[in-house]
Amino acid sequence: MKLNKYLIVALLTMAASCRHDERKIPPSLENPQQNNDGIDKDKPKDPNDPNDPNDSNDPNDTNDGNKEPLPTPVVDPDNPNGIDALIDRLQVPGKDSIVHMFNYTFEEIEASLPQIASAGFGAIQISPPQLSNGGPWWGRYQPLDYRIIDGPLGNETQLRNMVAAADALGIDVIADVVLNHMANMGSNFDLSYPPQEFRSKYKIGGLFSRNDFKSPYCISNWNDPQHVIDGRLCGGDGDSGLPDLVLMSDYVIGVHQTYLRKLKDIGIKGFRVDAVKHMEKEYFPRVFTDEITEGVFVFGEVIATAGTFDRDLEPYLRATDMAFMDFPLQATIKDAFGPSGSLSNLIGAVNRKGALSWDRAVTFVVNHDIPNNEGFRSQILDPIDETLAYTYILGRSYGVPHIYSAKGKADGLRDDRWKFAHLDSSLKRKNFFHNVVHGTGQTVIHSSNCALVISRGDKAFFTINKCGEDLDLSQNLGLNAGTYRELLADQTIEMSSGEQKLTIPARSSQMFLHTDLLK
Ligand SMILES: [Ca+2]
Repeated sequence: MKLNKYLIVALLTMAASCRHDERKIPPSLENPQQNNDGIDKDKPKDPNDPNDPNDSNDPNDTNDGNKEPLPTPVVDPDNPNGIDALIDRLQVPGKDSIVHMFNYTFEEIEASLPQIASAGFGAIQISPPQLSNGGPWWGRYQPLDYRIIDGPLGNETQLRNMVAAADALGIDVIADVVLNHMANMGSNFDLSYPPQEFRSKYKIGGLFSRNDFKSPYCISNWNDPQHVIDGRLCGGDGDSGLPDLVLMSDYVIGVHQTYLRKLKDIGIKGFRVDAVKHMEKEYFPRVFTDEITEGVFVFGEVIATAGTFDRDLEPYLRATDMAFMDFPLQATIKDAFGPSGSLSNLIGAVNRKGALSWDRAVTFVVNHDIPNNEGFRSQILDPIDETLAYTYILGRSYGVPHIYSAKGKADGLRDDRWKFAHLDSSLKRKNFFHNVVHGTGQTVIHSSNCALVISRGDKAFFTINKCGEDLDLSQNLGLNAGTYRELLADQTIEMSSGEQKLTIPARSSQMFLHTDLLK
């Protein structure tokens, strides 16, 4: 296992938590996800239909949360005695949570760095930075040439400037990398990358030609992993799809390694590998050698649920030491917060393949594909539930949290709901809790359909109540007596010894830190 900042932090957490791990798991909460992966909606496919990813006429789509922005606590951020000012004064090492600055330009990200640092993020994920296809967001997922960094989000100089400025603030930059396929140019056989206009513009020769691609056919049988690896991602209606690279070719591997080395030279400290399900598992150890992965955090995208875990995720977990976006957990969270779900299903989900293990998980509540691809929108959480789920992934001890902040409708996305989420003050407070309690174990104090209470070490705990009525607990919760600051509503409470009383208001969450931790 390759040690880096992220896994070292996770190891600390594991070492501290092994005495407690999930020992209060209810024994019979099996709730396997069904295999609903009939069509992978990874990417919009047709460059000739730029409205495709943004096209929604679905009358059943009631999850468009544009009118319900992330709620923010009603506290004056300029109050010198308030929690936000306290967070700004306290320096907490070991920050690891990732903010995905989706579809922001490199210059916009650079301008946002002070706020991103203040919000307690350790890393920024940027959209794929190679030369790519067209203006809409999904164009970034259709590479034209790996040698050139230039496009709607900025050029190489702007990327270098942003990465250097982030590094000066102790923030890593993670690049999304698209290595499975090249851009859909509307042809099965005229496979010449980059197209002539770009060779002329950048005064470069060819990079890939027809022999670097597999036979052109669209993926149709999602139950056959080899078919999914060898076929093209297509958009239907005669779309020719995304030309699929012969990944096991020495030449293609060399091109990819040159690209990854270039990104490292720019200062990139992590790679999020797109569309891993469509790539040979044997490719990864050949490309991601010790030299390439030295000092970087590598994680991949495999869209899977508990029902498809063994088929789609397990081979890559075995063949690599990469972490992965925790899609199984996102599905478990969506179910747990649903009207017929139970929050207690979040406990022990890893044992039911409803979550990745602690050391392989990049945890998230929403990512860029969920709101921007029609087929994923059913996975959007109710806006209040989403805030509660963020309390869960930033409160618990497992995984590296990944938070989605996006541009909005004016920039071609479907929603404004996640616009500037990195500025949300409740996320800043949840990051602060996450950073303060890093390396401490977790103990489940209470779990039920409606609520969770989980302690972190002996001086911190968080609560979630997804239901519509307040929940009063009165029992020996095992919490240290003393004064606690609740971060989200910015209140102070006294916790007695012996029987302890706790009220969790309806549809809300709380994150408590003992005042010993706030000095
Ligand atoms: Ca492939």
